[in-house]
Amino acid sequence: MRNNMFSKLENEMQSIATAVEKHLENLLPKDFSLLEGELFQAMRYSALSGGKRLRPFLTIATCNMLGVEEKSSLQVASAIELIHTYSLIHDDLPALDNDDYRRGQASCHKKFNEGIAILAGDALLTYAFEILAQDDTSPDPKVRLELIKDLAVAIGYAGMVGGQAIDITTENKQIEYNEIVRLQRMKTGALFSISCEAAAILAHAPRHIRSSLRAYAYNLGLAFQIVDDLLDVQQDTMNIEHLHNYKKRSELTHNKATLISSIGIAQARNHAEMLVQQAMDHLLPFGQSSTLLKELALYVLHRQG
Ligand code: GRG
Repeated sequence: MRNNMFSKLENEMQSIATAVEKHLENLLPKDFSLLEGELFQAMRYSALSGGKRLRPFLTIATCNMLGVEEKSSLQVASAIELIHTYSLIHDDLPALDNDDYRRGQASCHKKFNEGIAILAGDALLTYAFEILAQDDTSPDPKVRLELIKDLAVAIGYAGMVGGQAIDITTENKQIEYNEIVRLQRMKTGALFSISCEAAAILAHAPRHIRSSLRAYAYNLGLAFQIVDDLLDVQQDTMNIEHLHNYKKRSELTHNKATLISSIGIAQARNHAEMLVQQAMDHLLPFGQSSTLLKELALYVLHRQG
């Protein structure tokens, strides 16, 4: 039933993931004979290691909805995926989550070493902005500048990095529900949001279009995070001992604040359902053209991994 329900979406996700993988393959440096070759290997190892490619999907599906040309959407989707990859590499480091596995393989610092992993993350982050600045991203320099600025805001102190800082400074502490929502919006929601809003920037869309997309993506991001936490609990209660070949799910063992620890499993599930409904409501102005984004919202709610 579930397979039938999402088969069209999953095909589309697969084809976008393949296109992004190919674009990243071309963009990432590969002259391993250079003295800095190990850095290139680490960048490619982490960026070309699969993953759901959800954020690129958001960018490309939204670009398609708004009629942005493929060359631009691939550039932006790839830049965003490089930023996501950097955040995963750094998050896995011993100083943060200390995870040995990521996407079914050794995490970057385990495969290489901590120094190379830090540098690979740094290089992917900076390269993402270089890609946005390239002519292929948009012929309009104002559009490129807006993309660079808004992405920087989304992932910096007021967004992803800020959210991560709240996460580590509140470890083992009780924080209020509203603060947890704020943390999740910054840590996960901001990158989801710019993944959609970037399409509006490329399309020169009016402000109200951008606002609807932002509201969709924030609701989706929060639902995504709740479902992620629910999956953690599921895995925890199943007490699976052989997680080694899978992404290590460690939020609970690190005693981090989640919406589940604040409102419980049943309410968290209800909350995720409500958020997904709200996300879909924000797509109403786009009518039929937003079918894939709507399906993605339902997919996020029902995903098993
Ligand atoms: C700036 C170091 C640093 C971290 C920023 C995004 C982030 C904060 C940390 C990554 C770790 C984490 C558990 C984040 C919560 C959001 C989340 C579930 C990320 C994993 O995203 P998926 O499931 O991963 O889309 P794939 O592997 O499919 O790309």
